[in-house]
Amino acid sequence: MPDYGAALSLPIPTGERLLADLEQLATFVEPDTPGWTRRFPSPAYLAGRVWLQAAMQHAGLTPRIDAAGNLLGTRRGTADLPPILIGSHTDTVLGGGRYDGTLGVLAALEVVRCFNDAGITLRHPLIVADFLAEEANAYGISCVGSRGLAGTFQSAWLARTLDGVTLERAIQAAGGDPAGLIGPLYAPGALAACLELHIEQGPVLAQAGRSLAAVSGIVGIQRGTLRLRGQPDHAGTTPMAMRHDALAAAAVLITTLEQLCHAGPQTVGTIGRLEVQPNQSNVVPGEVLLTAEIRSLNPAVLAQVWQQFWARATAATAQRGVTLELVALTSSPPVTSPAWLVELVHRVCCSLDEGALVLPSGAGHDSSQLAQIAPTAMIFVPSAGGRSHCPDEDTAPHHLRLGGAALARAVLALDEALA
Ligand code: HGY
Ligand code: MN
Ligand code: MN
Repeated sequence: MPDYGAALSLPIPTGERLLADLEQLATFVEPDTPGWTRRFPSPAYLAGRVWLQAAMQHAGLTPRIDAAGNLLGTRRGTADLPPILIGSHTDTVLGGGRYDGTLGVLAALEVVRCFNDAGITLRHPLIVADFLAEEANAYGISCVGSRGLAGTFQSAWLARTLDGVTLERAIQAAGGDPAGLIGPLYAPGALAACLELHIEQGPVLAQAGRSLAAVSGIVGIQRGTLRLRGQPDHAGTTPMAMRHDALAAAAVLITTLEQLCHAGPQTVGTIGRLEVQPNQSNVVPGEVLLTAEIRSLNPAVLAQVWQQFWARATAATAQRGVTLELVALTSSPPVTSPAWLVELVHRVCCSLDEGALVLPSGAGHDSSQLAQIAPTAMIFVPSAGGRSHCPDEDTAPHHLRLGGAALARAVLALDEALA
């Protein structure tokens, strides 16, 4: 087994450039939105990526945008080997925080600068990636870029429209070429390994008082958009027994999913998005479009809970004379990182925090897609109070810095370990 001597003694960077970059990227936000909102395909998001592309160039990387719209900056290696890829995403949810995704991208950039400063060359080429549109967006698709890269993107999704703009057009506006999305952009084996540094977004590290974790696996996510069609009627004159209230039926679906996931082992479920028609206080709701998602590390549980939810939703809507239709479904299977890679990452984490944990991710990540084509693992740093997907999301500077150091050491260890 390699001893990773050079990797494990790499100095911890001051973190000042990383903190400054995080602050700089946080200035690119959509106007009149809460927190640090930078969603695909907003102008603020695209402007942030223009800034990032310049920062990549400044760090000596050669940036390009691939067919899926991913911004990839390459550093050359000294041998003819497949690249190691490190990165994450710079889009946010509505009302998101400053670190979800951005830390993984900007720390990857800082790793390159630290290697440059220290005169470190790698045998493998190193790619810093900003994956396009990781968060579930108004098109109803998450991980647009990483799915495209890994070949799990469905071309039928390109026709989806938001405010008259198709997803195809939106990817083009981000510099991508959706016509090229036929099969993976890197065939299995064409990337040596992928690493993603991310905030944990949950409470485990903070509660344990630890600074780092190697991530053993990532939950699978089953996400569906459901259309409930009832009948819009006068809210004063329509007797209760004559109503076909689509929102009342949706309310049953919401509590049903909550009950199923409370009862089921290792499962969480959320209905976080509703569109109500006509959305008028004195009209019985005629139509609801809702998005439901279920997450679990266990694929059998995921399939079973979704099936139970669908059966109970069908019965509850039928009882109210409301029709139920599945409009769209995305399914990301749970991912288990290769044991050797988790061990390598854990060893690196322990060199910086001797009690570093190994834990699974309840959040979805680009790494779930990358794992389909390359050995992939993640590193977590704590989220204060376990909070994320909200403006209060916070990670102490000390932890951001250790996360960057862990990523750098893991890259060096991988460069040594991989043939
Ligand atoms: O939805 C998620 O888990 C993520 O943070 N993209
Ligand atoms: Mn997120
Ligand atoms: Mn994220």
